[in-house]
Amino acid sequence: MKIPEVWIHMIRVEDPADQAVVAKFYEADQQHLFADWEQLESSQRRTLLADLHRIDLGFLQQLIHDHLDSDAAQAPIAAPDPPRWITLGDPIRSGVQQQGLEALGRGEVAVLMVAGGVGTRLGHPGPKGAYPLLPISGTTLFQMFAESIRRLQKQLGKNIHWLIMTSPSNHEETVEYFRHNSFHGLPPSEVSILSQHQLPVLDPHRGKILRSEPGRILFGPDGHGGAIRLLQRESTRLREKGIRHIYTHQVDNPLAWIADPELVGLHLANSSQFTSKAVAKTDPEEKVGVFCQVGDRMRVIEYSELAESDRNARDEGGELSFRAGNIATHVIDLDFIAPAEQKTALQLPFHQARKSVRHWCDGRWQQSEKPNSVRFETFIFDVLPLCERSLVVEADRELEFAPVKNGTGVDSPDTSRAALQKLWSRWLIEAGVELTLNEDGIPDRVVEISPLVAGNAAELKRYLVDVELPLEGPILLR
Ligand code: UD2
Repeated sequence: MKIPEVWIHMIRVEDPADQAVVAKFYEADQQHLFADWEQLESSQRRTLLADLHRIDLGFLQQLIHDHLDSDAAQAPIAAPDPPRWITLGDPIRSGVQQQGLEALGRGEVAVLMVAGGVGTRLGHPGPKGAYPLLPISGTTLFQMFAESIRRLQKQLGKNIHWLIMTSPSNHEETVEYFRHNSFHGLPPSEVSILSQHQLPVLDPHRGKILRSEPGRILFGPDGHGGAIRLLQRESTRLREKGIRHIYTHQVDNPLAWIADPELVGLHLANSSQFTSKAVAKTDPEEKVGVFCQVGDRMRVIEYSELAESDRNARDEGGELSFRAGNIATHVIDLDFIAPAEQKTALQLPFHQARKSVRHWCDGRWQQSEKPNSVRFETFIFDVLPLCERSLVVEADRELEFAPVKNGTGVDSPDTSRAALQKLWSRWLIEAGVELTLNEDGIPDRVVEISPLVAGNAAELKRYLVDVELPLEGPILLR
């Protein structure tokens, strides 16, 4: 038998298991990873081999074949129509809140926060949730959500299980953060911090695996759709705890309403498999995906993938036709995504994200202004086209959406804090507190209200009955 050329030059390593893995990478035409093997220190060789053992090469080759080597993957989405959605004033909303509260009170709903993103745009080192957002106390996003859950638990007289999805790049730091902060007062047994999967990042033209440094593979998280895989993995344990529905939200929206009983109630009353919140877009260029109807199924189309004519189309009332903007708060039926007697798991499609990254290749650092890498990601909302029954429910933007995405400018800590100031001062004024607002609705005194104190104007009013506020200076209620 003729030995293939590449095998003749294959590097030799001592351990037979390591040698087998090296051979697999030569066979898969990824031998560039060993081009500078002789120059690597022994610790770098060890970490590189350890990383290679973690890669499911067969799965990766399939992804490369389906997405990079073939033209078929980029099929355009069929013409979308505006979706049917439950708007703010819809009478269908009345009475369902009680049904939601009862399900929450029975412990049937767990909360899942997706926090596995790398958060490069914010420029904050470490997990995004550890960002100190609040203006007076420096309370972090993680603490705000933990306090919202504590308030809800107190109201229900029942613990709510909180799943936090991390990724390998921020998992240890997130666990350490929660330990260091004593889980912000939540029972540690009710907080599950679990990592999503990651995939190697590739050269977009040749499908070659990239390295983050000489002795390490460059990995990236597999998108927030990784939450579906994580829930499938955890489904038996969750079912044993009596959990049947998962309420998901993103770490970067401090106004995400944790376990809104009305949303849960609508989900249950309609036997929905996947229920989502949306805010009305007024600016066609706002960078949120929009809910659309394609045939008899709902789906989210990313702002970048929606045709310009659809992006700007207006209905007879003059509003954007495609305005149901995704704020990534969903209620998911666990049995739908992870049937107890499933044979094959529901699999989401992969999207490609092309980014510019600094990486190690051919014995030197490579950098480029243009995207020089591709990573594969799945999106949680791609469950929608698989659902026979789904719902989209309108949320009031001022109450529920103020994301922290970028370091400065739009969707930054400054804009998010301003939205919180506006909301909290409105609650204070409704409760009878005198505040002067500027033309943007921002108060003349800095205000901050812990979710432990109140989650809406009515709760704040009740709280303030026995509380004396300072006559001037910042108002901190916690
Ligand atoms: C997302 C939506 C967009 C809109 C917007 C609302 C996508 C593709 N786009 O845009 O339509 O709804 O959010 O805020 O979803 N995450 C993980 N693991 C990953 C990747 C992301 O947990 O592998 C988390 C991340 O920590 C964050 C959230 O998902 O909480 C959103 O991620 P993003 O910032 O990449 O999404 P973005 O702003 O492009």
